[in-house]
Amino acid sequence: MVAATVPEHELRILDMRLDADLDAVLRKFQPEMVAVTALTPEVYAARDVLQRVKSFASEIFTVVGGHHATLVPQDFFVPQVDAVAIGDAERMFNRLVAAVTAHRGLETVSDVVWRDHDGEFVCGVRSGSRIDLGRLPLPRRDLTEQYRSEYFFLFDKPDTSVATSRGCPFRCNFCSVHEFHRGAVTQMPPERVLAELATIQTEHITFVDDNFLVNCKRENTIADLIRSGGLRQRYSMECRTDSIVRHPELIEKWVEAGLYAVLLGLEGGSDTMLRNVNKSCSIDTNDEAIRILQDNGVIIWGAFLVDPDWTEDDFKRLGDYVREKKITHTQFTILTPLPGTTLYRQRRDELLTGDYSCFDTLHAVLPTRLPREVFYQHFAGLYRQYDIGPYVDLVRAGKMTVEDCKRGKKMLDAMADWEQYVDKDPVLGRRTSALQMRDERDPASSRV
Ligand code: B12
Ligand code: SF4
Repeated sequence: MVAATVPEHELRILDMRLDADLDAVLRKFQPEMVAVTALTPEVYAARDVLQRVKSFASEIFTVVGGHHATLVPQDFFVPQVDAVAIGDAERMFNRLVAAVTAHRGLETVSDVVWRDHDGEFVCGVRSGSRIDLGRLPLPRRDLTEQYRSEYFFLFDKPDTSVATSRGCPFRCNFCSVHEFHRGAVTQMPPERVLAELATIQTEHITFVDDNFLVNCKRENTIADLIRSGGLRQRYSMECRTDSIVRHPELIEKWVEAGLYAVLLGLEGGSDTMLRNVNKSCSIDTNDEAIRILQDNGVIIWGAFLVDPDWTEDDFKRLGDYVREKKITHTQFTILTPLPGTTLYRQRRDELLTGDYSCFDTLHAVLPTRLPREVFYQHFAGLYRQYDIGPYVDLVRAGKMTVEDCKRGKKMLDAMADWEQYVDKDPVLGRRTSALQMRDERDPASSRV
């Protein structure tokens, strides 16, 4: 999407999760500018990449953007960074590129923090303009074509992700989405969504909107257009449970259009947990959404939060809930105060580390009530499978193949190995202490 904002330029995308040979691309492509994106656990990786870029050729202009850069730009006030992009690329990237290629100053480019001649970072104006998603150019998927066969969602590979909205009207305290978008929500009109879907080659598509079914009228029209347009793809999406409960008929319609799996933000097995994270939802609503999806044969990928403050009983309660509800696909993440969120503002004094690589939601950066090893044993234990019955049912229903089950089991077995979490734990870990030392030596890197 960032690339689509500068169609007049020649571009390359290097997905370093799949191809780490940065030097080869730099040598071959000889770029004038290098732009990177970074989530919070990727801050050091992003800085390292830009360090390598500057070592290759110091005149290359470097810019970093995305969630972490927007919420904590000062973490990128380091010598290898020339500018930090704030917010969505559509707001500023073409003007930034135009200024850099014309060797102009960046004073007139809004939504950018840049390094001036004295090496000081200067904050530009933050614009309030809304992005018209109806006029968005199509993402440059041609630039990631070589990686497509490796992109997946659940067991579907290759997969293409599609974002049809920005922002979220809710205010969960652990989430940075509403902070990033400063509370605003923007949606892509149905016709533009269809135009994009029609260009996609993979059989499987994932809508990565945080809550795809937030505006029933729009999503109704999209489903109608998919069917009348004769598109025959399979879809998965991310949803809140209350949207499903409000409009169960929409699920039926989407199943006819090709919906087969939903990443469901269940977050917890109790009302207390939902209240603690300000989810604005109840367990009754979650239960009803689970029922609606299961009645429609939709695979639920349940996303749950684990609180570092949990006791053994809390873990047991969640495990029982997952089994009772027959949720076959699960994602457990540890409640983490990501910088820029309400939770961070509330709990920053309790943080055990400033090492961002621990903020991957698989490590407890807050104190745990249980001894830490025991906490990770219970956390990992949530991934242990006791009953293969529900999977057999999915295979019988043609929703999964035996091969999918085998691959899934391998992944779950890996997640159920508790010792791997200890390795990078802020208190017990071996790897963290080395990183923290590196951070302490590097005066430019701010602590959380
Ligand atoms: C799909 C998704 C994933 C996928 C793919 C991630 C990826 N790197 O693309 C997977 C499953 C792998 C994943 C994993 C994780 N994710 Co995730 N994920 C998402 C989700 C739902 C959608 C991302 C997306 O495609 N958005 C659509 C595009 C349009 O938005 P975008 O990527 O932000 O890019 C726009 C702007 O940020 C900006 N921009 C971005 N980069 C750059 C760079 C430059 C130079 C410029 C100019 C602009 C720019 O311009 C873009 C628009 O044009 C978001 C929620 C969200 N709504 O964003 C969470 C989200 C990004 N994930 C999050 C988290 C925490 C994680 C995990 C750490 C843990 C977890 N719970 O899963 C892991 C970490 C992975 C890692 N690599 O370390 C957080 C990030 C918070 C943060 N402070 O970093 C988010 C925001 C969710 C949340 N509720 O807070 N995730
Ligand atoms: S967790 Fe989901 S529902 Fe809650 S604020 Fe974030 S995007 Fe919205």
